[in-house]
Amino acid sequence: MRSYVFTYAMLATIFAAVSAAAQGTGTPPGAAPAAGSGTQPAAPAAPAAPAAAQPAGAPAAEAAPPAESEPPEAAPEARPEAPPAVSDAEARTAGASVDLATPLPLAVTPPISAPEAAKTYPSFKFYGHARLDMTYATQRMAHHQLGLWAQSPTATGVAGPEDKPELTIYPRWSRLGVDVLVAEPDEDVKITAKVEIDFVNGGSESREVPRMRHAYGQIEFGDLAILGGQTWDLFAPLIYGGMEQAIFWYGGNLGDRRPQLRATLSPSFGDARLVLAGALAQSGPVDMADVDGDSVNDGMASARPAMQGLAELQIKLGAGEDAKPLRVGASFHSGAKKIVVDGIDEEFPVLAGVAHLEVPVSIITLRAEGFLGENLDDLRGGVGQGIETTMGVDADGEAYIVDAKTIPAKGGFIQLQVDPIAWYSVQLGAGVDNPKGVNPGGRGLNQTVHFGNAFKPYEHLIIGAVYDYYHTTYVGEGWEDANSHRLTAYTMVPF
Ligand SMILES: [Ca+2]
Ligand SMILES: [Ca+2]
Repeated sequence: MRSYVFTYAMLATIFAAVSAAAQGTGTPPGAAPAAGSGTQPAAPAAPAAPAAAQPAGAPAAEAAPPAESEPPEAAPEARPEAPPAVSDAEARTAGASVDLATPLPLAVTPPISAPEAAKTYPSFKFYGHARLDMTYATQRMAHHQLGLWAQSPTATGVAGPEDKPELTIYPRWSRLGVDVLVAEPDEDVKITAKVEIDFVNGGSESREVPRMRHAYGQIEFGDLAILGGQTWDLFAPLIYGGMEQAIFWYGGNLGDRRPQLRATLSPSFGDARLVLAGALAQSGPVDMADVDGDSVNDGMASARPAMQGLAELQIKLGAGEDAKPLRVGASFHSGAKKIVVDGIDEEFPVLAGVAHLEVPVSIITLRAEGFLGENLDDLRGGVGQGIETTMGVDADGEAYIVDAKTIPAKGGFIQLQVDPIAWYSVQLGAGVDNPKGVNPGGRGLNQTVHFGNAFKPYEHLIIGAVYDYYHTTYVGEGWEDANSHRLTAYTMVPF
């Protein structure tokens, strides 16, 4: 009985609070909309570094909501014939942002948009979108929904070298998230949290499994922010693609999401802001590589965190609160994988250096990102190849690893986004990922071209038509190169 009374009392309290909030008790009713009401406004510098260019609304500070899209995880290290397992695969999607005018997604920390309204803590802001994608490809891809790279006709497993088309219709990029303003214990201190999921994660094509995209807590002290959880990599912060599904991992765009502890300092100087950030992150959460087959993730076996760092300068080019800044910066990732098998007991470095630039001028936004590194499959580079092994056969006929070495790779992308009118946005882009020293049957080059159109006939409806082209070359005699033309149409209802 007591528990009933207690429950009733709680409900009554909650009801009273909701009613009060609805009526604006205590807070000026209208206040809400205002982007950052009193306290929050500022939130200026959002920790996450780069955030820059994003969406409008929020005061520059936070990173914009990523309209990202992203892909899956699976990072198949495997040879050509091995497309990423469906389960891993995820894809990324794009999506998120609702406003066509919103610039593409940036990989940076997804913004925790300041919940409106007033001083109720915690304060929740739910968001997301329901989406359907239909994709037809003239040649089979490494992953049906993520794309990634085109499979060699030689390796599709079906007799004959001719191309094999495929079609997939799926809702996996539907997304649900919540931003929480947890507390503002002091004038310059803010505690927030974010959790976001989608369904790019295995299961059948009618029983899709949820996937965690972002889950982190953050505390801001003025220009300093500390973040703990999973979100976008700190390095390689720009995203190639946009609201379309593919973000061209392994095709020129480095950077995924991973667990991390991050500190960001972002002081402002007039129209400029300097963003300096560092993070300790998990090695191997994306490719889940286990080259030595000891059932232990090779990144975890390195027994040390990967380090990431970013330095970015943001300069506001236009007037107005919503003006997107020019962003120019450099970033790195340094981690390792440990392989212990047969005669090998060695730690292999995972290294990447990246430069990025984003220039918003009027209705046009130019963005470019270039990288150089080695052992990049966990970072979405090297066309999914990080460590190359040389195999031998012992006296008993058993295969074993004779030698292993990291695969160096370089690449990048350039993209132009044009938002001529409120209801239409177009994107043009090209990317390349070029690993070296791959064994026969491996992918030697992956080139991508992207042409995306997004229409917004109504406030809460986006219709997209996308054309992507993949040219993937294969190393070695007898391995035919692959070309795939992918056509995608999608509908998205953001909320
Ligand atoms: Ca990137
Ligand atoms: Ca292992």
